[in-house]
Amino acid sequence: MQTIKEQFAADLAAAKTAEAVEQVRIKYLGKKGSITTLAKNTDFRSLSAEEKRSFGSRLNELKNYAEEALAAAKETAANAAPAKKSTGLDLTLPGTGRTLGSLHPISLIQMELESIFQGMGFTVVPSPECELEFYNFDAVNIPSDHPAREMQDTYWLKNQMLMRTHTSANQVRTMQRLGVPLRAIFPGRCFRNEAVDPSHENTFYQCEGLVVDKNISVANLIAVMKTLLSEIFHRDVTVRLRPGFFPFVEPGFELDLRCLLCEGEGCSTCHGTGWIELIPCGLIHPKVLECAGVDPTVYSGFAFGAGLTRLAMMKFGIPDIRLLNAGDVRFNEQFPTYV
Ligand code: FA5
Repeated sequence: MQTIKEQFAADLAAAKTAEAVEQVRIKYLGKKGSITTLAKNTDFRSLSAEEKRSFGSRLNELKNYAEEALAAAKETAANAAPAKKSTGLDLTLPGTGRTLGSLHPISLIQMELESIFQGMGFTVVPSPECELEFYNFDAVNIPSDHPAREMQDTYWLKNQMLMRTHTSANQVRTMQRLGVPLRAIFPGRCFRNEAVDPSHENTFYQCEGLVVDKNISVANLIAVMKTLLSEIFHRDVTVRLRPGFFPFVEPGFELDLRCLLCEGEGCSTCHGTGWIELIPCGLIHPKVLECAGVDPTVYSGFAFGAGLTRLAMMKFGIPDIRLLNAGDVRFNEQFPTYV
């Protein structure tokens, strides 16, 4: 009995799950279990009365001990956390590197511009690349017989539609949609039939800005342009404002930036002039306001069309515009990773 007891205690100590405890129960107290068999196989008739009493009492003790120990072990196993199955996951292995892409310089400059203008209370408005001839030309005071159309040939589509030549195409749409007063910018892609060179592409980006309110003057326009440039370049830049003609502004200006690639010495990017045409602008022509249903005797405004692609070139020191559309990963990788 002592041997059975010791063996039982060892088996139970090793049983960590409810299933294993049950196996111990069967081994010792089941129909063929060793304690049960011990009781069954003992020939009581051959024992004296004293031996019977002593044997019976020790056997009962053993049974009670086994039953209690089994009940306690069963409860412990039930309360224990379920056995963890192996998931095949080894957290100690070194990680697999993930290659992060980088943002295109145009996206970087666009995001920066949007944030600067949002800080000045401007709304960022989405605008279609595929536009009606009316909004691209007629609505901004460029009727079909106007010579300014010659300078902006583009890809023509069906149904009086075209790939827009400038973001100004969204001026009248925006005034019609949002009403006035308003402060909005609309960055986006433009298309022109262009002889491609280091500073001209057939597909490039502009960012149009539009402010309409009462008493808007050239002073407001200059203040916004100054804020924009100082925030973008984080350094002193030299600009010049000269008269420029655009049928949809009066007066109109060209805001040029002294070339940051050659510091005004003259290079292929600035065509040897030392200046980059960057932001044409002006006060909105009364005919454009009228076309949008805005009374030009009450409201005035200014508009500008920043060359986003050229801004990116100046900011990141990119000498040739063609690099931006070439899709060369070695070029794109040089710009900050977006996390
Ligand atoms: C316009 O497109 C006018 N819509 C801008 C404007 C808006 C004037 C509001 C007044 C008021 P322009 O054709 O000059 O203007 O183009 C504006 C800017 O876009 C240029 O200064 C230049 O930075 C950029 N740009 C024009 N053509 C190209 C091109 N082919 N490749 C790259 N950038 C270009």
